[in-house]
Amino acid sequence: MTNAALKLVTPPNYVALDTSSVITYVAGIKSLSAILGGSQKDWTSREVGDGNLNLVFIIEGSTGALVVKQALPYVRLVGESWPLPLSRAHFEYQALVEQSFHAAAIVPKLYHHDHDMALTVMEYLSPHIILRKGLIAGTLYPNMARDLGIFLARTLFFTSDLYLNPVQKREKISSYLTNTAMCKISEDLIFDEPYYNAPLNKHTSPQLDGFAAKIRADLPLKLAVQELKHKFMNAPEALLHGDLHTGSVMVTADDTRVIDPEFAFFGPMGFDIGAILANLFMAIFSQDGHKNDKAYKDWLNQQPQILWDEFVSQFSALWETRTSGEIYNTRLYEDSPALKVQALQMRLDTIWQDALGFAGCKIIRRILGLAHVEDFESIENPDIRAACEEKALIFARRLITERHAFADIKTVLKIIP
Ligand code: SR1
Ligand code: MG
Repeated sequence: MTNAALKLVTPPNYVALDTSSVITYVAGIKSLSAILGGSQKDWTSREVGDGNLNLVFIIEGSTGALVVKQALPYVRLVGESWPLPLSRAHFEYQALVEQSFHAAAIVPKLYHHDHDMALTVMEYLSPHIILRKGLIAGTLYPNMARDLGIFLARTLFFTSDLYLNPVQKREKISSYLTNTAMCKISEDLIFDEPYYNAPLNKHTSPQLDGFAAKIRADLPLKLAVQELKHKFMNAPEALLHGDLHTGSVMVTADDTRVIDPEFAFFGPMGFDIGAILANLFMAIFSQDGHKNDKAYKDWLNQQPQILWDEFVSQFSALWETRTSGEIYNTRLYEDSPALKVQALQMRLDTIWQDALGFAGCKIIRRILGLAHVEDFESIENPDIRAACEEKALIFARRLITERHAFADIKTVLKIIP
């Protein structure tokens, strides 16, 4: 997909930085220079962006370091033929500010935002690494799943009608309404492209040729996916991160930070939960192609359950103690106290089923669509890679089409071969 309606548009004072101009830029802002310390000539910079879209610089000085993330006016993965609005940097910053109100310990500290330059300067997370890379390397993260459960419960609850009044909620929704280009990427890449012969699709070939064709002709699957797409586009339940994969999480043994919410919008809560579960599932399915031992695989298999249980526990506690919010207003409990408990269970059931469906979509898009994941891509032997991918595709299809039948995470884990 390239959006022909979009043009490469930048404000007159926008310029894409490089490793030298980024130092001059930072030196021009006192508060940033103070973090780096010493003299500008001793600062070092390197570009480390390995995502699909942006420039990311690390600048190190004598007393500190920081990260400069700048949007390019096009999709970096594809090039200038695919323009993409710089406004995503604004939505990302706005979402980071909101998330830091609710889960400050789990997002990076923000130092500076420049609207016209489409850049945000933030904390340099060190010695953190990208969670996806850590899971491939076989590193244990004792707090990660719990931290992500907390992040999800708090960011989703506090931006929903369970906490906000309708004026606050609609104002917030409206402040993300024009993040349309990013939503359109998700609408195309997650819900449509794997299901037709889209020009930028790729898969492990020829091993998965037959499977990809089968998916493109799978009517019940396509119907279920379009229902999920409908929900993605029509259920502004809460502010979503919008792209919560294991490449959007940085970790150490005891610290977890969620980064990169440039796809932020108001959507169904299950989308963010499904996204991160999908990525944990892909980490699990790719293990046959990596060298990690059984103890590691056992640990990894437990992480989806820990994350979901923590989400439920935190979300339920917030629900229990809430004194505001428009939906399930406490005045309704007066003559039917059982409503409180049943309403929570009903909401959690819906989030759960949505999450499974979205998780399935997220797995299929990473194996048959444009943007793949290192978990599978780093498996050099194509036969081994395809075998892992095929198992994941079969699993994902069941998550989507049978999402109402999986009572809990244990029943889901049972179908992982
Ligand atoms: C064209 S952008 C491809 C993907 O990269 C981002 O991380 C999102 O997941 C997007 O779908
Ligand atoms: Mg990203």
